[in-house]
Amino acid sequence: DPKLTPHVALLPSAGMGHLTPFIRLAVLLTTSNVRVTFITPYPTVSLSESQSLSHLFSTFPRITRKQLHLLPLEDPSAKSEDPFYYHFEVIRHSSHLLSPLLSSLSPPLSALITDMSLASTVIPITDALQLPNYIFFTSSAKMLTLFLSFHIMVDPRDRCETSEMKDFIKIAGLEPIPRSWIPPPLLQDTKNLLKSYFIENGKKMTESSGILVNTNETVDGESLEALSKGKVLRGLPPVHAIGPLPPFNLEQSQPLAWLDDQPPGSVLYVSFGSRTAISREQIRELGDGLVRSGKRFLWVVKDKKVDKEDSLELMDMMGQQLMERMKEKGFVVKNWLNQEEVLSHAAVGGFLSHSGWNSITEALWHGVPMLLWPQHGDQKINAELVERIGVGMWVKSWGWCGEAMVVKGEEIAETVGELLGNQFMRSRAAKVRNEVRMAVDEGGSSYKRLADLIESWKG
Ligand code: BUP
Repeated sequence: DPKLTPHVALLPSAGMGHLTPFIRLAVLLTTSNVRVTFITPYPTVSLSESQSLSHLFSTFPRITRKQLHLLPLEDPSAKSEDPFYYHFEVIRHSSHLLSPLLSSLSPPLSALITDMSLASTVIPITDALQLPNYIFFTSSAKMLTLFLSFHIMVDPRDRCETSEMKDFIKIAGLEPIPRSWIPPPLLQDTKNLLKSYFIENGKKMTESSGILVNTNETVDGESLEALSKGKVLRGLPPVHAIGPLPPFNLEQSQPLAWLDDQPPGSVLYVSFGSRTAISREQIRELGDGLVRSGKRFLWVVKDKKVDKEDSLELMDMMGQQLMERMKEKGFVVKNWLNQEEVLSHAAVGGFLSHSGWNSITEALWHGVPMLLWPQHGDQKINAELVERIGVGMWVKSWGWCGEAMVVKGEEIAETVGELLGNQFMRSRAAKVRNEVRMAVDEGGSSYKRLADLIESWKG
């Protein structure tokens, strides 16, 4: 009975950073008595995406799986710019397959929730079907304010680009943001995938039935208030802060025996997310820095943006000498380990992170203080939010990935020591952990907002 059990379809786009929160939302909805159809654009870019999806469907067989079979794009020249942004285009190119898929679902849908990268593709389709459409923004609310305002800033009829975008970017209702925090492709004069993705989707998502965002007032209070009071943009659809979505450990991975042997709070976990490969030179300096710090560390290393293409051995990346030096206190793995399992482990006392929004929400959830080293995209804007609530350190001079400067081992060692020795930050992280969990527990602010949404889909 749709009056009691609404039927909602979820359509994520490409990359673990976008897929993971959709998986968490699917789990939350299915355990809240919502019928869930999960549409997966197929094939995925990375192996980790297809593996996470297999875990989801085997753990929750009552979630219906539908595949959107992607047609190849004629002109793959833009693929080299970024394989994940390029995949957004591939999905868009196959969007005509979506309407028949949605109409064929039974019982009929109450709503479709899609990713922000697909807003301009999906909204016209759901409008034609008279189906309520929600856009799930998988980064911070602060980033959402930029996403929603960017198309106005670059509009040539508006003079903002030349005057206001000089040293600071001004988003209505918020403190100015230093230009250096803005993802560099957005500031280029030339066309690029990220810029057109921002302009087209940021504009179109204002026509959706609502915007979901994986955050809450503890981390993102300023932006959420500005958004809800109409200060950022007038006439916005409702913004529902429903996060941080609780992590679910779907993987049946081997327990990390090495971590079990380390003292509580002693290990620095190091990872730059699922789609960032830092330079060989910087990897070696980082390795040197970790050894020099004298601290224990667990490090996930990547050589390529896309995991399937990464075949280089650790020894070839690090060199024998560094491998030997790291043996005593470090544990290094290639590409992937179960981050959930790591962050929830008592031995972990700090997280050197690229500031991907999922990594941040997971570290907040587990009360792990962070050393933030943004590499691209939304990450500087995210890092500042964490720094502001006192659970992270951000050395701003370290810069983006690919900037000419390589940060030296000595400096990294010193900062790692500072993070792991910071008792204040540790107790602050424990406090924030409790706060964010309260928000999603029964009766909390995020819990209530999701429950209200589910109610609105009934009947
Ligand atoms: Br690497 C790695 N294990 O080894 P972010 C990542 N993850 O579970 P990103 C693992 O992938 P975007 C690993 O827990 C998080 O949920 C991690 O998302 C998981 O960064 C997710 O942190 C990574 O948002 O995506 O991958 O750079 O650029 O979209 O933020």
